[in-house]
Amino acid sequence: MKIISEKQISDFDKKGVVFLENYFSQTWIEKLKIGIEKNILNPGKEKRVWSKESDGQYTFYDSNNWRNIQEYQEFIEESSMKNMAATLLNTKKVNFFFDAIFVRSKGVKFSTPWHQDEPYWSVEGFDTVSIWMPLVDVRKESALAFVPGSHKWGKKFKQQDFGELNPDNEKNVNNVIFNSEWEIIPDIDNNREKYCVTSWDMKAGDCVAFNARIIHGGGGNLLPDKDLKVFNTQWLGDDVRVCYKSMGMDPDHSPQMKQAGKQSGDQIGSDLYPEFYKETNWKN
Ligand SMILES: O=C(O)CCC(=O)C(=O)O
Repeated sequence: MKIISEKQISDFDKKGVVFLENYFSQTWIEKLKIGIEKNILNPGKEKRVWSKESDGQYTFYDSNNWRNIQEYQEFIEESSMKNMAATLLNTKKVNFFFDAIFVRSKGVKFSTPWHQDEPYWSVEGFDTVSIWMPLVDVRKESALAFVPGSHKWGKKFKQQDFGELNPDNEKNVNNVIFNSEWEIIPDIDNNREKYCVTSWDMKAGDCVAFNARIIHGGGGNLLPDKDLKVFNTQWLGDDVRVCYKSMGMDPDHSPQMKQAGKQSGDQIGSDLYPEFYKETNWKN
């Protein structure tokens, strides 16, 4: 059994990100790969191609499909990821928020713009953890990268509207138009040392866990013979509340939240977002 150490819990709190090596078995990896194949063939309504490159390479994104894809549902309900989330958040229980996939075909150069996640979501709170899990090995130049400590900067940044990453001109995509009075996000790419930009060489079975307020992005830049398939899950802890944002939301969960009678400021509750209690003796 592999547990999470006090040092990892403290790093997650202080830096907003922690690398977790070799936590998930090949059986889960293979299962999730099957899930991703099903997801690509039968995408959900959040699906979008974020980039298309000259030789037909693409970056594919989708989210919130766990109720339709059995492999995802089994992983969320049965794997130790829920315990990992509760342990890092230092809480007895967590709500599962949603899954996301990021699939890059071989040789994709597209880099995800630097951003924080929480400003886009239909909730607000500090106690969040997203767990980014590549299903293939990825070198650190191509893995998701982070600005350690930025989850505690307490700043509001004007960020990328991901709805604009839409080369297929899909209709009815979510747009988030950040207030122009908010600060411009720093130029991380040209000041990587100053911002201590961090990423890891990762193998299938490793993951990085991060707070939804940390600035992250980059990645892509794949070698010509390498693709990248990532399964990501988002978990909510004690202080997170429903929050409808006038600038738009992505993914926008407000329709289902409103239908369930939720208002801004309400507890997350377990009717839409299942609650999992931490098991004390957990295995990967
Ligand atoms: O994998 C990527 O390129 C983007 C991941 C990301 O931004 C996220 O998981 O929040």
